[in-house]
Amino acid sequence: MRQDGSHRLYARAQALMPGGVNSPVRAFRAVGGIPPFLVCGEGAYVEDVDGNRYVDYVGSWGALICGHAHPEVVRAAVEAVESGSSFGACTPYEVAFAEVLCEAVPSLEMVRLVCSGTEAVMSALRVARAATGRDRIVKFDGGYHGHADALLVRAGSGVATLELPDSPGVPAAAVQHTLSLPYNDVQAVEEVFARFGPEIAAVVVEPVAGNMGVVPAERAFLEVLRDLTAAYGALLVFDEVITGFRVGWGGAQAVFGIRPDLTSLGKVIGGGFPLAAYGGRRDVMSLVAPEGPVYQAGTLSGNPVAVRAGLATLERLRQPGAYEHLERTSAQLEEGLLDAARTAGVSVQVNRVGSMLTLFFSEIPVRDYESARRSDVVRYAQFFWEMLRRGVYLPPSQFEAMFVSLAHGPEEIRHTVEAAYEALRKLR
Ligand code: KE4
Repeated sequence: MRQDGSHRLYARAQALMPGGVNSPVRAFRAVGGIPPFLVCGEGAYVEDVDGNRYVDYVGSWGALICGHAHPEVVRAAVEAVESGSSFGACTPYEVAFAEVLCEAVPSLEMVRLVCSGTEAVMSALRVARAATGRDRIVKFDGGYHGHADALLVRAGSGVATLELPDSPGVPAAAVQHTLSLPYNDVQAVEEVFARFGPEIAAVVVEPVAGNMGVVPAERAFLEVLRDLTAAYGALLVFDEVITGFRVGWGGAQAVFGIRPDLTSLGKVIGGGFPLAAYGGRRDVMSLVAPEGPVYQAGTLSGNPVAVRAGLATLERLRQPGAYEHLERTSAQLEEGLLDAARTAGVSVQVNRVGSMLTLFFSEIPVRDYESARRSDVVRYAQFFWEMLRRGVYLPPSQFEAMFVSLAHGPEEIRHTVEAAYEALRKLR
């Protein structure tokens, strides 16, 4: 696999940007080697500067659920740009977009658009603290909710990938009110509420974790979060930046039938453009400026390019058969990967919810951060490169999710599974 073009670019990049990247996981630290510098994408495929073509399972970390350069999304974005990319003023498009979000996501009565998942979660927690007059936040080990100070405690994703002991530069004062508990641990939740319940402003949870690899929440876990937050007057925040419109039209909250007080959204809703959102109960969201005193603002929040691309993305998703296609294709992929591992005699676990999945190199079921971290990350790295050399682009970390798009079909799954048979045979 030729990488001289990526090599040259990476050498330049490392002199100009920390680690040569604009987001840590892209540096391939967990798998080693030189990250391919991508130049184009079309449907389920991406191509790098050296002409290598890959079936893509990163999909811009879950945003490209329609596939790369989907014609409707491109058309919407081009038309928006040709009419003026941003006004910093009200537009009819944000109204239409907010209507779609509030109609689709069961708990959304009111919503605020922002530009990143980090902003969405950070703002949701600020308004939760204002609504309750409390400071404590509960999160879960391996949960990643963006890089706001208060949440960089035993975080997943890039923090887990780089084995960072949380992050320097975060003052103790910023995290003194943050408690992080084991995911899926009902007893730990009950104990912390028994001890701190009246002080807890909010519990923030990924209803399907995607940042320790994919780990579905167990129903009893989510139910105890809903019951205890309600009992103690704390707010339940579902961080659906990954799962929103990914695991189903109304997100994980619709799949589980559990109604949080606030929800954060991102990735899919922007269709590859910087667009995220937070929202939920009207009495809580009415506290946000200028209706209320909780300040949050953004120059490009709700800009027409991202919103019109997001509208086109959601329009494609709501077409009959879209989620059935995602489920069918993802199930085929899961079955193929498991069969390839069985045939090679390599112990793996596959956790999947809809079109997000992770293949763990592990002999034990993965149901929380502790079990996820017992996976064989060295084997994952070997597998990653064996697959990349065979034209399959997996997430460059055991602690991330693979994403299937509407553009993935039988041919892409066949190619991927064939590559997995060969790659896993080499690993045994
Ligand atoms: P952004 O600020 O990166 O848009 O979103 C932060 C965020 C919030 N909540 C969840 C559940 C998330 O998964 C994320 C971001 N996800 C990572 C990948 N797991 C983004 C990729 C990256 O950091 O480069």
